[in-house]
Amino acid sequence: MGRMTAPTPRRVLLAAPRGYCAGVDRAVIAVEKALEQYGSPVYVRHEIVHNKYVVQTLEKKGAIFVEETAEVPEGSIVMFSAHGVAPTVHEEAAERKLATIDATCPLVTKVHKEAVRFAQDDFDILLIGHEGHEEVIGTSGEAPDHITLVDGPEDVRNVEVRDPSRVVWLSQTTLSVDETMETVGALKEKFPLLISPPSDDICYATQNRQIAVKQMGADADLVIVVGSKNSSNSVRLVEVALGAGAGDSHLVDSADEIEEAWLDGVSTVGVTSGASVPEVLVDGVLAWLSERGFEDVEIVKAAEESIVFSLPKELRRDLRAEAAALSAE
Ligand code: 0CH
Ligand code: SF4
Repeated sequence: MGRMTAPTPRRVLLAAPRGYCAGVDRAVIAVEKALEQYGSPVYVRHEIVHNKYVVQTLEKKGAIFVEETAEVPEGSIVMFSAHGVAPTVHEEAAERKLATIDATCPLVTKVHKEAVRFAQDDFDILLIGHEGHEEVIGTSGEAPDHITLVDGPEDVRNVEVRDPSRVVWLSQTTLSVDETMETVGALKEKFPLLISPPSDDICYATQNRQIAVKQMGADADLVIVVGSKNSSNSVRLVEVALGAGAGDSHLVDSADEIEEAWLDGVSTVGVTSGASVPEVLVDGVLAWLSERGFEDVEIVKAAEESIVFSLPKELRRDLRAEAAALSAE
């Protein structure tokens, strides 16, 4: 017989906002609508969003994911992912006579436009972001001769510019706000005349999810972040949780990846999810916790989100044409 111990109070803190942002919602609906409109297959260059479950679900509906447009048969339909693409990708697609649907998030496009404008004005652009990440590859492609990647504060020492009086920083949309400010601080020490982007490049969704997890961090013995390993914004939520004082934090694709041992001695569990994560996966985590006595769920609300983006224009055009044809019948 084990020693009798008083039951530990068990509760869940559930972050709000969490999960889908407007850009992801739009991109996922765009693939679904394209499949309905044109039939299978619809090719998608790169994971439409960095989430395993989303990709698998769309594959079952007839989407085919590829890494490069060169893999798409000539004359087919290809959609570009929410992370954006370099102009050369549009050119390759045109050469292969592909019909393209661009699901790049409008907030990523905004950063592309900033890059083009500062390059036209002959600035050196210091793009803060993670090397090899799809979004950074796309943004850098807008002005390869003017952009230098800065991958975190440690990388600042390697940065060189042509003219320190004409330098601007831009960033990936899904970075840690705090780490980015640290990088900017180090860059400003090195280049005091460095100018900032005209508006925040780290998007509202990334910022709000980090603020919410920060609010719960200090009260949580464990924070479970739902998201895929290649999802930059989801990985950042684990770092932010730990930075805010959470006892422990893990990234899981779904409830099956949670380990029982993580609950040892734990009384408060924080739960959140990245911008590419469907709510059904969070429901699974909450059900898993509830089966283990974590039934009491308290919402930690950091912000209200109401932004919605309209579907990619190519798709809207074809959906409108179809609606017009149907009404003329
Ligand atoms: O966080 P990252 O950029 O890795 O991408 P995700 O997980 O697909 O989330 C959506 C963001 C897409 C572009 O900003
Ligand atoms: Fe757009 Fe931000 Fe969502 Fe990326 S995380 S798709 S930039 S809203």
